[in-house]
Amino acid sequence: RNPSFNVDSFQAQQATLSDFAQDMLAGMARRPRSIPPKYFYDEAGSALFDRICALPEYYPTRTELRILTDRAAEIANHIGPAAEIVEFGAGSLTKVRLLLDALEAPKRYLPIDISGAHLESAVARLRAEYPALEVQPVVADYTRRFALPAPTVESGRRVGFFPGSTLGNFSPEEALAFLQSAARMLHGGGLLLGVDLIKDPALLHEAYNDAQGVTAAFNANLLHRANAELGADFQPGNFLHAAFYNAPLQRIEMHLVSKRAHAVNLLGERLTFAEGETIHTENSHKFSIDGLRTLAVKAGFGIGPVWTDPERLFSVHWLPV
Ligand code: AVI
Repeated sequence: RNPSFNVDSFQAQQATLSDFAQDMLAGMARRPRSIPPKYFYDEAGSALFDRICALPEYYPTRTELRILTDRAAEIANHIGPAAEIVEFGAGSLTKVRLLLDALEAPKRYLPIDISGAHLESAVARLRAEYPALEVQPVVADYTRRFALPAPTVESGRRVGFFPGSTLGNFSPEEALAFLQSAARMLHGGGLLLGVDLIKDPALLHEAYNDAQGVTAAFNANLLHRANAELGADFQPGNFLHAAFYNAPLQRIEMHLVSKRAHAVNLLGERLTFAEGETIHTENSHKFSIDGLRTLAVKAGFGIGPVWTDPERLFSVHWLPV
């Protein structure tokens, strides 16, 4: 009998588990239970997120679009000539159009997104509208190490675009690590970064508890995804959507709260949920302008101008590097 046989075969089986499977198993074993928010974005989740962006209560998208529209010329002026734009978490490629229109002859656009099918269809539409632009989609999880396509003869200055306050979905440590690696990647150019600002908690509460329940459906999509991809037997009706502002930590927290004591099967594990037990599904940090700038400088960026709306709900920063 080879004593190492079982160990080897166990490892071989582990290696075949998807990232989602591994992170679900690890997250369900933690207390409190949690799962990184990037797993919201399968095709259904990305479509639900697009619906969130159009909700009357969800002010970040339209406010950032307003800032980008109103200040496009000024922003482009500060960015200067950019041959290549790299967008992190590109989604439906709506906001970048404003930038592409305002910048001086951008040559290449590299949209990075975790949701491959969603990205492909958005890229097809963009290519039709911008025939002179080289568009190279990169399907990758930018919270991990990833490689960008090599520079071409033409691709000169590289400028990053990270709108939507997605930086706020990282922990403070992850945000710093992300900005540090972005600073290395964008050296000689800079980053145009959109982040949501600290504000009246009542407004924040409404934005994450919309009347139509789209945010609740987005939250619950995680359970549907686990059922579809991992063969789990979550009953979404057993969980409530909870989203609230954690003032000391300056963040919205989203949770799925178990309505009753029950059990769920996941990849051979039996998960027991007590009544009121939660799965922490997302943090959405809110920033002050000074706080964001301090973080950016720590990561290696310089400080450029910041643009906000009249109510100071949202901010767009130019960070040269
Ligand atoms: C993508 N991200 C910046 C959104 C946010 O506001 O944190 C995700 C979201 N979660 C609930 N509503 C929207």
